[in-house]
Formats: sequence, C-alpha cells, structure tokens
Amino acid sequence: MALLLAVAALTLGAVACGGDDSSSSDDQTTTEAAMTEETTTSGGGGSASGTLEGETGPGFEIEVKQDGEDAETVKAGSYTLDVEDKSDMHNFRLIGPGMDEEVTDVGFVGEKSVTVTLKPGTYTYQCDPHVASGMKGTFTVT
Ligand SMILES: [Cu+2]
Repeated sequence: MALLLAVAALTLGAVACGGDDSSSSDDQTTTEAAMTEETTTSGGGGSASGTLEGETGPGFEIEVKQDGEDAETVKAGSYTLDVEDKSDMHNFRLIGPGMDEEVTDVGFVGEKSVTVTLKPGTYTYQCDPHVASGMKGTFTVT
C-alpha cells in the first residue's frame, strides 16, 4: 500500500514538472519571435551595394546604366537607383521579380532616387505610354 502511494506521488510530481516545462518553452518561443523581427528589420535597412542610373527622355529614349555603361548584367543585391526624368511626356517604371515600381510618373521632370532590391532574373525598365514605340529595355540580374 505504501509503495502504491509512493508511485502516485511520483506520478503527480512528473505531471507538475511537465507543466513547468511547457510554460518555460512558451517563454523561449516569445524570445525567438522577438529576435526574428529584429533581424528582419536590420536586414531591410541594409545599405545599398551599388548604384544604378536610370534615364528617360527627353526624346523617346530610356536607359539604365551602371558605372557609366549600359547595364546588361547586374549582380543581385540592394541598389540605389537614381532616375533622371528629362521630359513631362515620359515616366520610368522598373518591373522584375518581386517588384513593379513606377519611379517617376508622366508629368514629373527631375531626379528621383529609390532603393531597390534586385533578385536573379530579368528586369524590364520602360516608359508606360511609349512601350509600343520601343521605350523599354532589359537587364539580367545574376
Ligand atoms: Cu515615354
């Protein structure tokens, strides 16, 4: 009889321990979630790895350059894209994996700078009203 009580007491003790374990793992989950959020925030604010220069207008021309040369192949990463829009007839849009951004709109004349994250694939830059007239180009991100 005494042995039976001892077993019962042990069992109760084990259940109590189990309860403690689950509450402490809840704490761990919370900490982990907070750390993940922090990592995401600092990753998003990372500094650009290079600069790309976009130009649209004043004629029916649009281009993207890197280091002064026509961008054809660009390494994946975060870039500062400086766009010079030289006419109120044209805009500048960049379309690619995970993005479709109108950097300058029709009517805007001047310079605009945005940060873009380029992923491997093909990117197209274009002037929306004049795509049919050939105001577009592409570059490859590797
Ligand atoms: Cu145009």
